[in-house]
Amino acid sequence: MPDSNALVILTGAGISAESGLETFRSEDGLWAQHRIEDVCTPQALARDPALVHRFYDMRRAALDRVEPNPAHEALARLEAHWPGELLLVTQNVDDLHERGGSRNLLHMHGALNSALCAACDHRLPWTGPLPPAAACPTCGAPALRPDIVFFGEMPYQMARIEAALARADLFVSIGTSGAVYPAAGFVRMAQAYGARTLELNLEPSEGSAWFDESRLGPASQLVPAWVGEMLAS
Ligand code: BV8
Repeated sequence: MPDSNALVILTGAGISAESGLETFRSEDGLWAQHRIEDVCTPQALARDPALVHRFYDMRRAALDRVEPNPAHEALARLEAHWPGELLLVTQNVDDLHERGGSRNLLHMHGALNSALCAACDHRLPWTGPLPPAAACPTCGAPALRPDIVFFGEMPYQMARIEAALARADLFVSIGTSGAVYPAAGFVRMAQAYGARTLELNLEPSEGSAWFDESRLGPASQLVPAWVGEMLAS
């Protein structure tokens, strides 16, 4: 059953769009330039590690050129002043939520500023290019890879996410197309547990019909306005 004021917030690439990071499914988005199969699957990593590492090196380098926008900052303000539980689940691999001040945050699809050892599962902070077959500092294997959840791999911390959805009074989805599972199914899971559901997005997502309320517009305007309402309530 929902708590009195437990929030779960899901974000996608749309919340970082106004910071200048490309989304995935817009006309000139990341998946328009690269086939998913070529850069975001375990098979791609095995087939052409240099291409996959270059794809993520390019996106990691872009982090130095962008800043959090008012939407990231508003979510951090909400977390700082909200009396109940608040869990921020992001599909994004950028670090703009952290740099915007969010703390109770998890990256369900991984993070650009982290490297993962495919041999021993050790994770370490990573900045700059990550060449294929870099040696793991823990086990020594030449097996460091981007700490990214590829298609066909299990997203991170699913049990923690599902437990939070079970307690949620309100589930808010921001800047995501609702095209990728299991994240796209969270709205229905939250609803089944009795939560109210709100979508803040530039255009209707694939799951819009499932939300109790859907507000359309840019995140940099919708999110600060919604946070203002929440903190005034
Ligand atoms: C898995 C890596 C199983 C990081 C990504 C049913 C159930 C379970 C799985 C499946 C299923 N059906 C199919 C699957 C398989 C697959 C899937 O969902 N495929 C889709 C294409 C059909 N799912 C998986 O493979 C997942 N794994 O299920 O594992 C399993 C079970 C047992 C054991 C092992 C495994 C893994 C999914 C994760 C894949 N990795 N990325 C990276 O490279 O960044 S997914 C990729 O898409 C990103 O993570 C991204 O976050 C995600 C979703 O995209 P969005 O964030 O929504 O971005 P998009 O461009 O699509 O949309 C942007 C939105 O913002 C738009 O709506 C736009 O209007 C809006 N917007 C734009 N500007 C603004 C804005 N909104 C507000 N303001 C603005 N200014």
